[in-house]
Amino acid sequence: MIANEQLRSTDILSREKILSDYRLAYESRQVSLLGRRDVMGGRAKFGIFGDGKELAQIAAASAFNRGDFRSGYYRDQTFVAALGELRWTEFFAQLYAHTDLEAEPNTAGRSMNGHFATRWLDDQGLWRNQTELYNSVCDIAPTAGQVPRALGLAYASKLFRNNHALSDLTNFSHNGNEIVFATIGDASTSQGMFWETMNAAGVLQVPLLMSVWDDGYGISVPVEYQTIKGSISKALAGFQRDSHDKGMEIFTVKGWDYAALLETYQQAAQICRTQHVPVLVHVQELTQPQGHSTSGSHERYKSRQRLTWEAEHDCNRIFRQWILENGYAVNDELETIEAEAKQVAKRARISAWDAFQTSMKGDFDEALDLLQQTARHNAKSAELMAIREELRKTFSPVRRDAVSAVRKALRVLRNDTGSGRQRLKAWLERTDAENADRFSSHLYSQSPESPMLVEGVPAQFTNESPVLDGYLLLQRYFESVFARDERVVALGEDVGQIGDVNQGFAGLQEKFGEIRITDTGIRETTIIGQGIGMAMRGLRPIVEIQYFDYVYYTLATLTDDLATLHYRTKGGQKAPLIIRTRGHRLEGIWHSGSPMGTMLSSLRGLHVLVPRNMTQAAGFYNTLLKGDDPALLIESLNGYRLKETLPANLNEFCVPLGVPDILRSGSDLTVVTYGSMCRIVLEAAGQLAELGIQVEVIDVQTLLPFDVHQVIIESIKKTNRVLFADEDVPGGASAYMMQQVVEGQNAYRYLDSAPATLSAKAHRPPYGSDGDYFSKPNIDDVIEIVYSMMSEADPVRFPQL
Ligand SMILES: Cc1ncc(C[n+]2csc(CCOP(=O)(O)OP(=O)(O)O)c2C)c(N)n1
Ligand SMILES: [Mg+2]
Repeated sequence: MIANEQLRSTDILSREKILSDYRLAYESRQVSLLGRRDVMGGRAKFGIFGDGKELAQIAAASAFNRGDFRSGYYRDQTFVAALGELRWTEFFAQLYAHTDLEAEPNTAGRSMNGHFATRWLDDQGLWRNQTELYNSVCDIAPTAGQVPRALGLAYASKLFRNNHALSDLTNFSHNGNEIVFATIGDASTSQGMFWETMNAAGVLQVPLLMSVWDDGYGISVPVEYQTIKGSISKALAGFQRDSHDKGMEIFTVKGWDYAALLETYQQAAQICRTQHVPVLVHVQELTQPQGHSTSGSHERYKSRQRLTWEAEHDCNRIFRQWILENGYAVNDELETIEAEAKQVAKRARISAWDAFQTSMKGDFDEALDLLQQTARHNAKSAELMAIREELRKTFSPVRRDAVSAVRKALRVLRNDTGSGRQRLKAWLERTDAENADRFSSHLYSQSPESPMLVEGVPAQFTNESPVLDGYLLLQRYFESVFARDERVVALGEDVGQIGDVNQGFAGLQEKFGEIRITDTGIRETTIIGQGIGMAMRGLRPIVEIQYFDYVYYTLATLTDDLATLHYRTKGGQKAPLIIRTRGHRLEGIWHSGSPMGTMLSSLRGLHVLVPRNMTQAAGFYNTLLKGDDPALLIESLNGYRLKETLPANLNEFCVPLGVPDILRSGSDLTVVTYGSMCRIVLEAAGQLAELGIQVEVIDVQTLLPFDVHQVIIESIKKTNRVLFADEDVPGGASAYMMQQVVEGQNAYRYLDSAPATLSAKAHRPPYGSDGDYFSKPNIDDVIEIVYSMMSEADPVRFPQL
C-alpha cells in the first residue's frame, strides 16, 4: 500500500507495484468477460461489470486506508478487489446467487452481482472494530441511492474529530481521520440525491471524496442529455473553494492515465483527510468494453466511431502501452502476467460454480432418493417416478426444483399413510427451515441488542411528580438523554437554535453544543442519509423529519437503503437510526399526518411506532436507544400542549415494542386504534357507555412490530366484535391491522359481527377544522359505526339511529 502522503506518483511507483496493478486490472477484466459469458450461457440471470474502469479504481484503492469507507455502486469490483476485500470466487458466487456466507460474504446471494459489503458485525450481530477494516457499505441498485448515506459516513468523521467526548469510541474512529470514498456513474449525477448531497457536503465541510466514473453514458443515454455543459466538473465549478469561500476541491483526470490517476487520488485523499474538505474527482474518458450490462448490447446505440474510440481508449490497453513505453516490462513479461491472470479468473469461476452446485447437491440427491424409495410398491408409483424423472433431468437445478418436486409429490400422496410420505414431509420441513434462514432471515436485528429483547420498565410517579405540557416532558427527557449518552446527536430542520418547531429540544443546543443538536438545510433525503451514515459508525443519531408527510421526500432512501441494510447483508451491517417526526391529525392536503399504510408497506426492516402521548414516546426512545434496529417514531402533534405527568425514572423506563395497551375495558366490542385516535375513541367509548355499549379500547402503540403476544385476540374472545379505526386512507393501516388480527390471530373464529374498519376518506384532508371533521374519522363516526354494529346484532336493544 502506498504511503498516504503528498507524493508525486513517479516517486511512489515501483515496477513491482505497476506490474501487480496490471495483473489485477487484467484479472478483473477477465472476470468481467467470463461473467458475461455465464449469463449468456444461462448460469446466471443478470450481470453487470466493472470493465473499462479498472485503473481509476486501483488508484482510488491506493489512497484508501483502514477505517475508511466506500459508498459506491455496481461498477466497483476492481476497487474492492484492490482493497483485498473481494476474491474472484466470491464475485462469481454472487453472480450465481450462492446463499452460503462463506462463499458469498457480501450479501449471501441476496443481491445481484456487483454489490459489495464488508461484514462489520460479528456472528452475533455486534460491532467489529471498523478502524481495522476496509469498509464498504453494501451497495444498492437504485442509481445515486448510495450517495445520501455517504454524507453521514463523512459527517461522522467530523463529529469524531470535533467532539472529544467520543474519543474512546476507538472501534469506530481515530480522531475522525477516516474518509469516505463515494462512487457514482456520470448519468446518475443527474439525480437530485447527488446534488443535495454535494451541496450539503460543502456546507458541512466533511471528508467526502466523490468519484464520478464518467463513461459518457447512462445505459443508452449520452452525457449531453444528462448533465449541463456535458460535464459534471464544469457543472460543479461554482462549488470549487477559493480564498474567500469554503467549498470543495475539484479534480479532473483521464481514466486511462495510470500515473495521473494515482497522483490525483493521493492528493485528493490527502486534502480530504487532513482538512476535512469534500473533493470531487471527475474521472473522464472511461469506457464500457462490454456495454452497460448483460441486458443489451451497446452496438445498438453507440456509433461505430464511438466504439472505435472506446477500443482505443480502453484503460487496460493504454496502461499496457505505457508500461512498455516506459520500460517497466517487456512484452513477454506482460504476456506471462496475462496468461496467469486468465488462469486465475478461469479457476475462480470453475471453483465458484462447483461450490455453488455442491452446496445444493445434498438436498437434491436426497429428494431424488426419497422419491424413488417412496415410489417403490406405491399405488402412485408412476406419477411419483414421473415427478422424479422431471427433477432428475433439470438443467442446472436450483433449490426450488427439488422443493417444488417434493411438494408436488406430497399432493399426489395426500391419502397415503406410508413412511415414504413421512420422510418426504420431514425433508420438506427441514429444507423449509433452512430456506427460511437463507432467504428470509435478518429483516430485523437478531443480536443480543435487538430492541425486541428490551424489557418493559414501567414509568414511576411520585406525589411530587410534576404535571407539565407534553413538549416540556420531551424537553426534560431529551436533556437526560444528551447528558447520559455522548453518542446521541439530534439534527434536522429547526432542531438546533429554536429546539425544533414544537420545542422538544428547546434550550438543549445551548447546553450541549451545536455539535450535538444541529440545524440542517431543508433536505429530507440527506437528513436521513446523514443519520444512516452516522448510525453505521456507532453513533446514535435522532434525526428529524419536521412533519410526517415530508417523509415522502426521503422515502426512497428509507426503503431502498435503510430498510434493506440488515437484510441485504444477512446481518453483516446495521444502522440503528431513530427517525423522529410528528403527525396524526395535522390539517391540510400536505399535512395529513397520517400516511401510515405507506410506511407499513415501505419500511419493513424498521420499527414503526405510534405513541399516543409523549410519555409513551419517551419510553420508546429509551427502548430504541438500548436496541440496534432502525425505527420511525411518529409523535402526536396535537399532544404537545396536553398535560402529562413526568415520570421519575426518565432514564430507565422503557415501553416494550409490540405490546398494545388496553386503555378501557369493555365487553361488547373491541376497538383497535393508535396515536391521536386513541383520545377520540376513548371519548366515543364514554358516550357509547351512555348508550349501553361497553367498548374495549386497545392502543396498539407499535404497528411494526404488531401485537407480538396476541393481546387483541384475547379481547375479541370476550367481545366477539372488532373495529379497526385510524386516520389513514381506506385500505391503509386499518386494513393492515385487520389482516394482522383477523388472519394473523385467527380472530374470525370468534367474531359474531363482520370485522370492520373506520378510516379517513380516500382524498387528502382539506385544511381547517371542517376539513378534518369531514375527511377524518371523528367522534360521531366512531359512535355511529360501533352503534350500527351493535344494532345489526341486536336491533331491539339498539334500534337504528
Ligand atoms: C433510480 C433508478 N433509476 C433507473 C435505474 C436503471 N439504471 C440502472 S443503471 C442506469 C444507468 C446508470 O448510468 P451511470 O450512472 O452513468 O452509470 P454506469 O452504469 O454508466 O457506470 C440506469 C438508468 C436504476 N437502477 N435506478
Ligand atoms: Mg455512465
